[in-house]
Amino acid sequence: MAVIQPFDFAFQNVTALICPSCWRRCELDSRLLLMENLHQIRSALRQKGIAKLEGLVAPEQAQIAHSMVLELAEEHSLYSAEGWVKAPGKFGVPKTFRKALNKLNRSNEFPELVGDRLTSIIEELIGARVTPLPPGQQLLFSLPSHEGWSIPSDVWHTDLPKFAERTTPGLQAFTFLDDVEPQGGATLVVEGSHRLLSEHSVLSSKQVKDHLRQEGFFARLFHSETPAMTDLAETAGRVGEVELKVIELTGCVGDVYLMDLRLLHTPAPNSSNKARMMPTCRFPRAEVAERIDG
Ligand SMILES: O=C(O)CCC(=O)C(=O)O
Repeated sequence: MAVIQPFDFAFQNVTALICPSCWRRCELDSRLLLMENLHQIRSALRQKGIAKLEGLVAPEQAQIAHSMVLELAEEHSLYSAEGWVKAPGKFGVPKTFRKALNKLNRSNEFPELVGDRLTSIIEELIGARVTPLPPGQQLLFSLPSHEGWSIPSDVWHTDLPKFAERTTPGLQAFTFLDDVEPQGGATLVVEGSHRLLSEHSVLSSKQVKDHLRQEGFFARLFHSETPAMTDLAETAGRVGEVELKVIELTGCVGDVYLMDLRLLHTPAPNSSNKARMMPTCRFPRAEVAERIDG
């Protein structure tokens, strides 16, 4: 998976170009440096459908948001000085807490880490106008679980239908309120899967899966009766020319993943001892957003 490290350096040095406080473009120098990074990120997105941009978001805002979530979790008796309570099942989060968390995320006090702020960077990357999909920033949250970690077989999906054209329908951004280690509940994605089924016209997420399960790689991934896979390296395979692998969106506060909206993905168990909190936002191209809306 492409990790764009020079991006970190570049963005710290192009405050003239992308201002970290407002994330707007300013027409000064350093354009070449930025262009170099945009080229690297575009190439990763074209090949793999996913790029990790290390240290893009200032950590202070994530820390404020993290403290607000901890406070709420304390009120709901999910978090205390002893740590986090374990989830009842693989993905269980009490409904009342989920509702309160969504309300907190929508409140004016809660920092926006993805949402509108990434719009200009994403537009620059894909060369088209985008519309953040309602409700804008969402908070992906999972409690630690008693159950062991394995790659789920049943909840793989895409968030949008797959359209006929070969250009990207847009990108989804993910970031972190706290570091997420391997097997700590990070979203899993099939790197490369955005390049499949391009010969078809519109397909729903279910139809995408029905077509894909005819291929060995996906037959194994979606098959609930084979022993659950626990080693991501073992998933590496290909369909025709396209190399595929399941990867886990682990990372640190400040990192951002950008993912092609065609990439197949799934929630995953959290076998760590802390909650996983990943703000996310979907940015379809403006005309794709209109089509979904209509
Ligand atoms: O990591 C998760 O909780 C799942 C994310 C997901 O499925 C989505 O954003 O559509």
